[in-house]
Amino acid sequence: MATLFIGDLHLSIHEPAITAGFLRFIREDASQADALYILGDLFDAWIGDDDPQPLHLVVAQALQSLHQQGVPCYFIHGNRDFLLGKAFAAQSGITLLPEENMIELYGRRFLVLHGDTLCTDDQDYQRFRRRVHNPLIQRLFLLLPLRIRLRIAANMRAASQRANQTKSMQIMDVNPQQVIARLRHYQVDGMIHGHTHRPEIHVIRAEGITAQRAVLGAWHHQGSMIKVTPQDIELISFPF
Ligand code: LP5
Ligand code: MN
Repeated sequence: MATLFIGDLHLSIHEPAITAGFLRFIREDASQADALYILGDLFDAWIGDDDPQPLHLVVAQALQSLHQQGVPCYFIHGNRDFLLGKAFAAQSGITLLPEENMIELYGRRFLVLHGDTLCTDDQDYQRFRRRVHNPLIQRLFLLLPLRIRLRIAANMRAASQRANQTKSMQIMDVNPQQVIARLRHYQVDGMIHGHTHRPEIHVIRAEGITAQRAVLGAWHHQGSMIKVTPQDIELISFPF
């Protein structure tokens, strides 16, 4: 009995080794699990379900085969693929979840989320996030021709990389008060998230709360997953 969590793979045609590692992970690891949760940033950038990239079809087919084997797969949007929509979900047999979810696994309660909403010290990012999550702005963006959307996404990625060079490590990490507020709100035993690319299982003891915060690693040179079993919560890295 095990439930698996992954995120921050940033799949793209430029990183075929990561895609190969993901396909192997789905075939060999996820197929044995009770369920798979993808906690966002599966893709490097998502500009609409109508993008005819062959990579998307390969990923959809792998997820669909997991679905056919009876393993449910849940998806929470990241800050790179928040536009992934119902058409791709239907094609791949995944269930789209809201940005914060309380789930119960083997008698323990966990909050699962991408993790960007915990980074409240990064006010520039939070302002950017509010804008691109505006449904009207999203609808207008999706009406643009694909090549214009591609260009905007590339500009955003470049602007983001520039901005990140000037931000401190602390600003780009989770805000401890925000973590405690979300743990308290959901009354959970732990939270599982990604986004910060700082894999670790933290133990939080504060203000009458004892909880774990499990953080996924990004898939750069190796894979990363969190495995929850009835006994344990483990952070595992593995070669592609
Ligand atoms: O992604 P990462 O890890 O590099 O950095 C994130 C934050 N950055 C982002 C931006 C994304 O990388 C861009 C993704 C594009 C997705 C597809 C396009 C869909 C468009 C839909 C429009 C409706 O999320 C970064 C955080 C970092 O995590 C750590 O938490 O710091 O935040 C920023 O860099 C935001 C900047 O501080 C401010 C905004 C810069 C973007 C300006 C936009 C320019 C647009 C040009 C358009 C012509
Ligand atoms: Mn992210």
